[in-house]
Amino acid sequence: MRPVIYDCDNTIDVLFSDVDDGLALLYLMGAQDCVDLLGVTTTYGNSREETVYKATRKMLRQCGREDIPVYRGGGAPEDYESSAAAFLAEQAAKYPGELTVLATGSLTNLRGAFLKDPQFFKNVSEIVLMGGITEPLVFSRNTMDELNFSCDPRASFDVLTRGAKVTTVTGNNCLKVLFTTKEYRKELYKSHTPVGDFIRDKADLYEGLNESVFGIEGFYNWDVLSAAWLCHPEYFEDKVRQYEVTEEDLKTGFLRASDRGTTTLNLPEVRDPEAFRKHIYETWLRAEISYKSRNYLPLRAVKRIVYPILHKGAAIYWNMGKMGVAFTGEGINGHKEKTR
Ligand SMILES: [Ca+2]
Repeated sequence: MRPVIYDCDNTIDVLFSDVDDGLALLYLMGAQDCVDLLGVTTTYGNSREETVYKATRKMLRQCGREDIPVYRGGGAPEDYESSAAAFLAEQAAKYPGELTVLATGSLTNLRGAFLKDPQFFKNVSEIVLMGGITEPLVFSRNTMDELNFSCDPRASFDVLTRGAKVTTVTGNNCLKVLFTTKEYRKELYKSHTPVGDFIRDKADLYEGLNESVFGIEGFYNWDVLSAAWLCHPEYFEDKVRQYEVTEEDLKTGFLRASDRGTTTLNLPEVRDPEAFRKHIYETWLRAEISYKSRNYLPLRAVKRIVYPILHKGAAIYWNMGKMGVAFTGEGINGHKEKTR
């Protein structure tokens, strides 16, 4: 078991906002044989930090997992002093050479921890991220902006260049594994477990959104991939090489491969998408939570009528170029649409 802190911009159960950080947290709960989750630290990105903090507390309460502490992070780029930063620095010093930090939002809290304790990056054994792009991030027919690294380029620069061992699952590599709607329903609808109900209740709205807005019959699991690499790297092929990392490039989240680069990064890719997806569903369903769904049959029937209407509305907003207004966060899937 390895001590892990999860730094995220979880917005599960926030209307029209990303669910992948929440799903990554459920994955960690399901992988309890590998992860000793010391706490969750909250950051901004998908939405404001305050929204993320409230959503995370609510999720843990609903799951009966209030034993997992949550620490509030900085609310904006370069807001480096926070409880989250202090917790990260303190735990890294407590577990030198052992602590893994999984970070799937903006990286402000990690730089905050470094400013709190200059030994932070030396103390942390491994940093696992979701973020960065190596080529344009084309989602359906739209080119999306990278979100995580570009939020606070200064912080991202420190994390990527000072971290002892850094792995990041890039946006481009996340797009290689589509979780289809059909499979999602098959795996979860008949599970009759608290965690299966939780995912359905929180992700069903989101899960059908891509189809209306982008014409994609499924969804991408972004942050879940980095949580999975942390626990089961055997599902991935590691791609370790040199990068020339600059703050300028990080303003767009771009990772520039270069033989003369001085930063070594691992950008793993899923080996077998089908086996990988099976592993993700199995791990989610192993999470022991005490969630009680209030979505009884009549409510589910109402949702089946209401959700397509909401999806249609979202698609109209998207086409009108008003997605930033329609969505509470920075945009669907944590990626702003570039051309608007
Ligand atoms: Ca995220």
